[in-house]
Amino acid sequence: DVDLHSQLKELIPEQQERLKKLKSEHGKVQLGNITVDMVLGGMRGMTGLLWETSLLDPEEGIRFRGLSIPECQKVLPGVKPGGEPLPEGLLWLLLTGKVPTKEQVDALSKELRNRATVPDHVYKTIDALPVTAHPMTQFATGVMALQVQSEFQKAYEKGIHKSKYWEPTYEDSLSLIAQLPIVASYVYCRIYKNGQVIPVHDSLDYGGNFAHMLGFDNPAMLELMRLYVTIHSDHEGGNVSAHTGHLVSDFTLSIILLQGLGRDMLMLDLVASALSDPYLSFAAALNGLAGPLHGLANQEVLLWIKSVVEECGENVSKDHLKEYVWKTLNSGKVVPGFGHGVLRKTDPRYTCQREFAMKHLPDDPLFKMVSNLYEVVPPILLELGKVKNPWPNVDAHSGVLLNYYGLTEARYYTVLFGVSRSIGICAQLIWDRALGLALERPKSVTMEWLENYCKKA
Ligand code: AMX
Repeated sequence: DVDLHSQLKELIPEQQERLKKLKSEHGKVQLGNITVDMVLGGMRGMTGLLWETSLLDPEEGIRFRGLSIPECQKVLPGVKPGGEPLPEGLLWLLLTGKVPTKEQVDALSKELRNRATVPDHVYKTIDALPVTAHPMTQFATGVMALQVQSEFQKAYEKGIHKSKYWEPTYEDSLSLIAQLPIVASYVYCRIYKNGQVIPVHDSLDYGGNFAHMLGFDNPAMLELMRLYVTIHSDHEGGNVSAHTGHLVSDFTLSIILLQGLGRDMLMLDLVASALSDPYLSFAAALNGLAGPLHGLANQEVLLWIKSVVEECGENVSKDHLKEYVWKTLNSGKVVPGFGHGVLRKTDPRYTCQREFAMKHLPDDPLFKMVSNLYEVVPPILLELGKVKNPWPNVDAHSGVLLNYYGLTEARYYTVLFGVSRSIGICAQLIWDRALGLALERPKSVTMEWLENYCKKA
């Protein structure tokens, strides 16, 4: 069967049973102790979320439904055998836990193309912002404007039964994923190409089409985009963007975004605030992704590298690089692209981009600099004594690859990350609704409460 929706329909009852059994048989099993450090340390090390689509191992990195990145590159269909995986194949894998056939992926590519239309008001909403607004602000605003179309919201207003929530969530999710490259490329062309937009290609796959709409038709860039969208999609549930998307009930954020867009939209938004639809949830996720310690780090890395080039030239020596790293640290900044909240080894998302670079751009001077940083930065971060992971993350590498193919506008990079993240966040959101997962509401305490508790403990 090449239809994703019918596959899911079959799978959902099984998984509902599985969750029910887990709850009734093991609901009282303890998973660990919460310490004061964990409460003060942003809940690091605290297991507290269910996230089915992927799992992050601190040493080994991400696995999508049990498959590592090299395994995904091997088993997920590409445009040609041996090519980079197609992101729609990953979406299928995340949603069903099964590796799709090429026919299934082709059908999904086609379905996404069919859903790839964006109403005019979305462009007008983006156009209301100054062209100088950050690309992520323009992108998230476009997503909020898309929300007007939400099927989930319509169904909810009509009184849809709980057990059916996943269906309009699925509808919205697939449409949102399909629409994002259009909104994202509109933002790109508006800011950098005098508004010369390129329409959706009528036969290209998702990643290829996205590159095409950004104005890139070099086959290697299309392959890069497929790989890029695949590896940035999901990183289990606790990172800022995924967690925000999952939390899905913050409407104040949406109000801020909607200021000036009219009362009607604002009212619509408030109605759905208790069980936000995929558009609202994903817009919230994007706002988290736009932070410099999270998704914006890819922009920061390229800007940082360019500042090195400006000051020291392209062929900067390792000693010179070391000095520059120390200068950054001594001015109270982080070295972007290094470190991680969970990972304790080199990010496999970094490694696969490095392999791509060794294959396609081995002599690029900026790639050489990235390689040198791989040697220079970790010992310096270790010397600081407090950094838990001195190794590079996904963002340390993506910019130089994009830059090599002509996508040089670093401020735009997080938008690409955002398009990809929709795949992981929406896949989990569909399961959130199918499994009827509870709204999050962790308990918070004050310093006084902690002091009193510890005195008695
Ligand atoms: N440069 C300088 N200092 C760093 C550092 C880096 N790359 N990574 C960690 N540190 C510092 C922290 O700022 C913290 O200092 P403090 O105690 O003075 O506040 C200390 O080391 C301990 O931090 P940690 O426990 O190792 O990391 P964390 O879980 O608190 O933070 C992260 C993780 C990613 C925010 C951090 O490593 C960082 O700021 N890295 C640079 C930004 C970056 O690359 N972000 C992208 C991450 C991947 C992603 O989400 N896309």
